[in-house]
Amino acid sequence: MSIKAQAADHQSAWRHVACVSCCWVLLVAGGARGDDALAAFDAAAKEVEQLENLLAEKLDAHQPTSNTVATIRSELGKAKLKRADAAVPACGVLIARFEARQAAYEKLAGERRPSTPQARAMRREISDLGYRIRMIDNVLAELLKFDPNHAEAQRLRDKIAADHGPLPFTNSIGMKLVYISPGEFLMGSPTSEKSRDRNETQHRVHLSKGFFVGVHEVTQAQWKAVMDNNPSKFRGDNLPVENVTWNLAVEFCKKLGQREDKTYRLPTEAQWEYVCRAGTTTPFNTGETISTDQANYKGSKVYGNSRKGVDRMQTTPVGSFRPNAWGLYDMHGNVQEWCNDRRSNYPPGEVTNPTGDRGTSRVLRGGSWNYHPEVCRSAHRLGYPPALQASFLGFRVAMD
Ligand SMILES: [Ca+2]
Repeated sequence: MSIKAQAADHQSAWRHVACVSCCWVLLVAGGARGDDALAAFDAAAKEVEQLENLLAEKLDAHQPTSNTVATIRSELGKAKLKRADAAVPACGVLIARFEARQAAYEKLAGERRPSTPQARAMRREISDLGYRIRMIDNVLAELLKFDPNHAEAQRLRDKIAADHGPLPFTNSIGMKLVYISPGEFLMGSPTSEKSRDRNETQHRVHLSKGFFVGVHEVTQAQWKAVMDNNPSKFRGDNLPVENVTWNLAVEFCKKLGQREDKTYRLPTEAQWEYVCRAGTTTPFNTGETISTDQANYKGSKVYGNSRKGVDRMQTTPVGSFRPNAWGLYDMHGNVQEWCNDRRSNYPPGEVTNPTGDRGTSRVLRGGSWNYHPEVCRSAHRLGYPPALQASFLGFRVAMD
């Protein structure tokens, strides 16, 4: 039976969940029954993950029509329903705990940002709860696809959007990350775009999974907290780290991930352009052109109908200019940003979750303090050897 058909079967059950969950959430938020609700959700989520992995294994082995695959798909459908049923009470518990911990922290900290072990532990706990709430938001979205009338799921999603949606959360080294929902966009530039390169062939890209991305380029303070050194030419804790090779940037992500038990990595090239554009289709996320009031690039050069500006000759503190529509800073200029992909020609036609796995150089995006504005365009692509170090090469992180 398809998931849709199963959903129809379960709609009445969900309506029942919708009626009772509001009261139940209030009862279970604090204590042992809250733990039960979270455990039920975690168990269901784990089952879904295991079945998805198993299915991917079978599909990789080219057995898409075998009976085993059909059975796994059916089990996966049931597991997803179980997870969706468990999501509403679990989400209520998480939100209540998040708010309680937040209130306790505010009472402890006031206007300050204390560095005591207790305060740090509380910040980490709040950050983890925020992360889990965002993750569960995806499951609620899935539930609503099956049952658009699920009032409690909708209420929780609205609340998450209001309380957590546009706000970044802060990780263990003070780095802010924001959740990016799955979506699709036109990658590359139209043939009419000024100064475009032929390798920017426009094509539609689907990103089927949400991810987190760093709001800023990685700073020197953050780099030092993880790597215990500072390779940068221009020194300052809040300046972006530069002089980092692709290899070192990958190592930073790995170490940060081990520290937090999460998966940090470089963004894929498609993810980078998606978040740089933030819904725009113009050469820059600022419009048809860009000025040195909006980004740090070689200001003696001009793109389109802009004017000459400041040539700052070095990096600027991260977040010195206005962010793009999704709250991300310095997507144009400051330091060029390593992406995970090898630079290869774009595949013909529409693609889903591309990963650029051919070629020897690694992709760099966004231009930098010493580059002309056309290199800062959303679609512009550079590729450098992964061992190259330079004072205009940095990165931002992504997290799954
Ligand atoms: Ca940048």
